Amino acid sequence: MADFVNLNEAIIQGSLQKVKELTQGMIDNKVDPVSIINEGLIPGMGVVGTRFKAGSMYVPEVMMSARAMSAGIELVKPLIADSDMPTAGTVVVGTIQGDLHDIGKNLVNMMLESSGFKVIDLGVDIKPEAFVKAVKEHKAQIIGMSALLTTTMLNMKATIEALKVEGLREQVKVIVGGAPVSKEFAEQIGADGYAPDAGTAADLCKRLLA
Ligand code: B1M
Repeated sequence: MADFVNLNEAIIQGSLQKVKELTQGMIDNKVDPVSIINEGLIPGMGVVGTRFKAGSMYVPEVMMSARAMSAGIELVKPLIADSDMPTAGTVVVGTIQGDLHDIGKNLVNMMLESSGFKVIDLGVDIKPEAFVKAVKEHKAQIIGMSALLTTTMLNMKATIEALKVEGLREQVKVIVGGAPVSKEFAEQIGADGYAPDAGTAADLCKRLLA
């Protein structure tokens, strides 16, 4: 019987070395690689997301856990055919045009990946046309936009308008977040959802695709 509980705990503790050792041990013992991800790695990160939302874990700890989890995934990945890699959906994420802040966005990416989403990270200062192009190219189900500046947050609306012009608005859900963004603002610009933090963003994406 694989020791998934210990692996969960190592993720929560952000212990990169322990995650690598436990994951490698399971691989050596021929544990099913998809189970290592679904039962060993993802649930640990789920606990991290819940604690982060509740304010009992902080940004540096979340980053350590995410890094430990990525190390585990990297060990398991070569053993899984691409088509068997668990994926909850594809999300294109970026910080909007005119805005260079990316710490929050990167946390959102980590939580999404930890929840099984394939994340296409476009980076910062992303023009509406670039979001549209990425949705087409990657057949994404969700766009996630992050904004930290009140001066440029309206570029989120510009992206939604660009999706409409391209006839893509019905095919893709749009979620928004970032310090100056609110649920009311999200509704005003016609987004499908708002998340105040990275853990909630992952939950929201799961709900939108359920
Ligand atoms: Co900037 N900056 N900054 N800055 N900066 C703020 C945002 C500011 C509030 C500081 C202040 O004046 N008090 C202010 C904005 C004021 C406003 O618009 N109302 C500001 C300013 C003015 C500026 C410059 C204009 C400064 C200047 O040059 N005069 C300039 C702008 C450059 C540009 O973007 N064009 C600038 C530059 C920078 C640095 C480059 C120095 C650096 C960014 C480094 C980087 O990101 N790589 C920086 C930083 C670090 C900050 C502060 C200090 C911290 C931001 C941060 O990373 N927070 C910030 C002040 C503050 O917040 N105390 C400030 C931590 C992060 C984890 O939180 O991003 O909110 P946050 O993400 C959260 C949630 O919001 C949510 O989840 C995350 C965690 O759970 N979330 C999402 C975020 N995105 C989401 C997307 C989602 C869902 C949830 O769905 C897709």
